[in-house]
Amino acid sequence: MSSSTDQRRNVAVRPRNGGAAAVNGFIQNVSSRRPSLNDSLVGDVQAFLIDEDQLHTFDDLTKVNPVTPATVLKCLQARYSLNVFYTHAGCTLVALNPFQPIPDLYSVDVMREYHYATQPQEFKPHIFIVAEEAYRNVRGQLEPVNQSLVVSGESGAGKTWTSRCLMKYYATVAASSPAVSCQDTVERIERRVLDSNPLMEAFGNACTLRNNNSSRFGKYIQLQFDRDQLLVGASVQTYLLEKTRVACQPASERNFHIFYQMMNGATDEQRNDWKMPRSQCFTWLPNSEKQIEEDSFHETVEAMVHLGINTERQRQIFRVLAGILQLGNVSFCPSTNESQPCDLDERSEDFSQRAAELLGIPAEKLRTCLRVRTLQAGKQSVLKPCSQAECEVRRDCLAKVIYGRLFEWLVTFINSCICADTSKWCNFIGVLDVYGFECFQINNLEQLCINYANEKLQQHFVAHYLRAQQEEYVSEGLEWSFVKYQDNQSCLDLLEGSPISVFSLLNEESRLNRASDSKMLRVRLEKELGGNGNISWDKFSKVPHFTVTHYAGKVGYQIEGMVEKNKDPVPPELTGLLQKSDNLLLHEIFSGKETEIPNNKELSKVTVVSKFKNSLESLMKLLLTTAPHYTRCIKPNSDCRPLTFKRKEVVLQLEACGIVETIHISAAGFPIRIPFKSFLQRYGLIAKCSTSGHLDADPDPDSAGVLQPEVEKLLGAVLPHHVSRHDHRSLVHCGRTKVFLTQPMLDLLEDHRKRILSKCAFTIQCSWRRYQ
Ligand code: AD9
Ligand code: MG
Repeated sequence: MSSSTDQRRNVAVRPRNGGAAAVNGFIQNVSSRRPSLNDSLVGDVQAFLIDEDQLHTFDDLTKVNPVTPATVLKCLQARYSLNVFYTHAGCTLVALNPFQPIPDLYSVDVMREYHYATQPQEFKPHIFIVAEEAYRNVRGQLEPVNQSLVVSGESGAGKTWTSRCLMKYYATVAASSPAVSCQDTVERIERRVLDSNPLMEAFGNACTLRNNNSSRFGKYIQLQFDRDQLLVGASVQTYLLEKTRVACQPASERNFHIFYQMMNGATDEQRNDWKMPRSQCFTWLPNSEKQIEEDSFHETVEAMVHLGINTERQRQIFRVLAGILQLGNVSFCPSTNESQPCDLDERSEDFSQRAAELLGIPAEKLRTCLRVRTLQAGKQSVLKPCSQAECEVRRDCLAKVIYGRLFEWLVTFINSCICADTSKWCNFIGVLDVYGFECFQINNLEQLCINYANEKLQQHFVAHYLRAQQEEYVSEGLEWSFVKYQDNQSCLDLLEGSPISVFSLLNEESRLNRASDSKMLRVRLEKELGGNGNISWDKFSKVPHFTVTHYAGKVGYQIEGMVEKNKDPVPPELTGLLQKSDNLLLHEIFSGKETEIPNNKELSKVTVVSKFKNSLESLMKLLLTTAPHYTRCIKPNSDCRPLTFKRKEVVLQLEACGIVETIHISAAGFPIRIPFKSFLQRYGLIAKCSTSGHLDADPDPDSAGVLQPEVEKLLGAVLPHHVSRHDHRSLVHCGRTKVFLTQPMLDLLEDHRKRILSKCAFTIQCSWRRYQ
């Protein structure tokens, strides 16, 4: 493990004040606090036995004994029934979704309690413990270590909610502007960072069958801190917006929230300007009768204002969006003569006229571009009328490319107003919120990408935590019996491996551009990947599909349309038209962008899956440079009903994310590792001041061999003498290059250190007085 990892596990102890008074009862009482040194020793000698009445008191699932899916489930259920939603599982925090607002659970006062606590870990499990730990660690003891908060879970489990809580926490406790009052602590940059959420959610979230506010894009937001650990800015990286939704909404689902917000929230004057009379219905706005909390137009506009999007820019944005809606109402009649373009149906003349006006392009040109393709034959261009189906595809492409680039523009704009100058910040805490695992009745390329992203994250967890922990124990000479865990590498190999994988075949078919691509893809998948245990086929199914066994379950993917979606073609005539738009925003976002169709060689590089794979790989590289903190959100029932716990559904999620293995490894392990040198630098004074220990060597030499005896001596001075050697081992272990510690042992060391320091301070004070 690298030295940066050593730093990651270091726990920077940074007392801010003497602790906080309990507010709203969120500080734990003594009987339910996390185990102390003595508890831990007792716990090791006499195993806890499950006492059903006491299940809810287990704040850390590593203390449940035996650890099985059944006992873990019982414990979580007992806590959930008492409105306790957070539980530690070793290095991971399990967050159960209450599906209803819980008064005061996330208030500013509670944030402060956790922030000012000397030992927040002793408080009730909460997302704020994770937040605070990352905040204290970001500065590190010796050098700054960037942190990542990885929030995972299936769709609707609470990832976005959790990410918002984390951002609010930092915007409050690390606010760079002075607090005005308890309710109004977030100002200026903090306000802007927070405002990026409703804005991005309005454009990137939609109501799906799983979640009324489902994120249709992934995001990694880096919160930037200066030397004083104040929040001075942020930057957002987004991943693969599901833009197909603009033109095609799955049954019973909706389009992106922003369209409904406009419909519901616009004034008559705005409707007039956007050519959206109340009487008009829009094909691309299904299920608009369903009113949800996220339909707040007012909140979106307010966020735009705070972020500095002026009224004229807002008008340009809304006119583009209204133009997209009008475009969705344009339909085509089948052509009777192949050499003639299809006609627009009667009312579509009107719709296309409005769409063209709103998009700032000539209506006649729009109609022509939608219905006639320009083929390049050498230097000559040939015009070819499109079939009805082709016209529809071109219309949808136009809407998707506009919406996709508008979203990109918005993210770039947000970054330009929240990102701090590089000279102003030195560390970051990244919050990762990607779309959760999805399995619908019909799944296509969108779900394949979403589930692939979740596989990547799971792999990061497995590789970083489960595998790395065990490998490190062995390399440091600790006695360790390996805990088996589910490695998802084989599924990732199936999806993205080389030379042959689902993605490589998909890219190949996209490049070959064959008329029967779906059929060919199916044949090739069966032939070339048939031997892989993670993929299967239902021979009797009428619809061509393949089933992938993901870490979180099996998902069947429809093959029809997958190659076309992967190509994501944009007819150059359409982008060329938009470059000349009178709408300044559209003109800006399309000018300078590539309008040529990529050639075949380039195509496999720019397909949807290759772009997505590349962006995820960069994300993984970035995550590996940071210290990760994992939060697993669990959806207690698929109907999103408040305070309803369905055991079967929960246990599947626990199994899928390997919670039981995580607990086993955490329970047996030492979560804190400190290299010898750092250890002696921080705690060396204990041995120096102790009667039973004295350091012979200066902690300067780098050789671990020289430092190890000093560390052993120091530990001997700290550990209670009545505790046996065997029990010492369960608290601390001296490896080959670092010390492995449990939390109670770290607390003990910190206690000693603090006592010595205050004694020194007292002595200095006395001598100072004597001089005065
Ligand atoms: V998706 O992958 O984007 O489809 P998420 O992000 O995991 O999904 P989200 O955070 O949107 O789910 O949570 C779903 C809903 O659960 C929210 O809209 C809230 O209504 C509800 N929720 C989630 N967490 C909490 C909570 N801690 N307290 C109260 C919550 N309600
Ligand atoms: Mg979400």
